[in-house]
Amino acid sequence: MIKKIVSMALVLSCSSYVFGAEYIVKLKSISPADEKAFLDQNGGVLELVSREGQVYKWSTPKSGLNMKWLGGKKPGPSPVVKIEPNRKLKIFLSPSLEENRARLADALEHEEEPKAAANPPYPDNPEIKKPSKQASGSDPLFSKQWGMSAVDAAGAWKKTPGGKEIVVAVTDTGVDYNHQDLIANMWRNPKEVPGDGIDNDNNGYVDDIVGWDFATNDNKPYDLTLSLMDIVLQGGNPGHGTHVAGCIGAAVNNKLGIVGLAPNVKLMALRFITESGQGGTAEAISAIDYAANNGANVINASWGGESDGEQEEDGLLKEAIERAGKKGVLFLAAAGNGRANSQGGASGFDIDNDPKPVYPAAYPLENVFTVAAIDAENNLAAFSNWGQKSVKLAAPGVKILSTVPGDKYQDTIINLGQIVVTWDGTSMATPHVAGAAAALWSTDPKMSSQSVAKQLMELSTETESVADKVVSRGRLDLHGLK
Ligand SMILES: [Ca+2]
Ligand SMILES: [Ca+2]
Ligand SMILES: [Ca+2]
Repeated sequence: MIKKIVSMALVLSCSSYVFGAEYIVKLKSISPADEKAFLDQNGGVLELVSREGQVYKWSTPKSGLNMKWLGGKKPGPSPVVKIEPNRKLKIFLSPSLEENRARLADALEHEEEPKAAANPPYPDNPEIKKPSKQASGSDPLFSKQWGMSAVDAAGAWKKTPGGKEIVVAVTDTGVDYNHQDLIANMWRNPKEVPGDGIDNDNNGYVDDIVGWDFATNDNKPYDLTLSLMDIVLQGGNPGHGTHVAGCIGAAVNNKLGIVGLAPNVKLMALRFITESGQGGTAEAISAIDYAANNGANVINASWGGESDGEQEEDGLLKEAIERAGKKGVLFLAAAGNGRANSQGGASGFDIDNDPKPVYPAAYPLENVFTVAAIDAENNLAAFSNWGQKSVKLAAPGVKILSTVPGDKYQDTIINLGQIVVTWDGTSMATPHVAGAAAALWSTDPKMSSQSVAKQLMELSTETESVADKVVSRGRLDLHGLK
């Protein structure tokens, strides 16, 4: 376990003591001397977040932060390089859920009991099953996946090994790793022996078989969902990570459900967002480091936060993505669902990412590839953020059919007759591109991430609705693949 408590203040946190605030802090070095210097000056508790990045999470009973650090005027002997709040990052939930929150809550209150209870949450952290031999035969729901035909996935699979030898890390709310259409394609840590309580591969994580849960610090990154009412009232998780995973890599020709864009890929499940739909930047950094250190080629990030000042533009999340880039990882980021805001939604993001950036989507890093959403008619989705400089292309992101926990499939989250909430979002568009990247990459696993990104751009089809909205002037398409 990478999280090392380096202060006796742990004793306090185990009693009734409640800490005031969480920050992430980069020290000059990972050393007992710098840790001690920091704790002597500031108190609280330090937990290691990133060894490579020299980053800790600092929990402190102090409610205010020493502004001298934020202003860059560090006191002389301080071991601090950078410090920032442990900001919340959110999944980009379906905008129609945000827009209809009040109406939905009202309608659900008057629902008959059985219908409202039709979407129960599943128990957390089921045992990780081994994949068993699957049937062979066509996937019955494939014809309903409009996004797959729009990008000519079936044509592409004749020319690529479909993501074979490529690992995509799903940094999200977790994944139902036992889902019948995902289980065969879950990444299995090759050097870890399941259930022996030993960190066999010495990567800092004990019994990490399919990934890690950075939100609750365990080896079962299960996609814990909320009840329908809680999803409506609190904006929690309806199975976001599992839906994302299915778009990327649901199994092909197993006579079950759907197909992902890279149906032979390996899916690494890295949970850092809880069932509430939010996670901390510190946990995101740990997840990104894990992906980069354990063989992921692609990271899917269907989440983000809006800027709250200069700090974020040069912050520790950006450094983590840059580190992953140096290890050859391509980082797929959702542009954000900002237009919901102008219609009364709660996302709080703007439409155009260029003047009002959403992070990590807007980081100007070579390995960040940002995605907007289009619908089945090639229109830019009504909610989708865009950016002529910062968003690379558009991909299918409206009414997307994919896997959800409990061996289920959904293109619709809630259907109450007069109010229908479909699976929409740049959250859904992004995994289409992550899957396409994996499919392309598997034609030559030695290819660089830059060359995968370049091919995605070159293959895209010019599309009127996004011609002046995204860098490629078009949408994802694998039709031209040779
Ligand atoms: Ca391990
Ligand atoms: Ca868990
Ligand atoms: Ca299938």
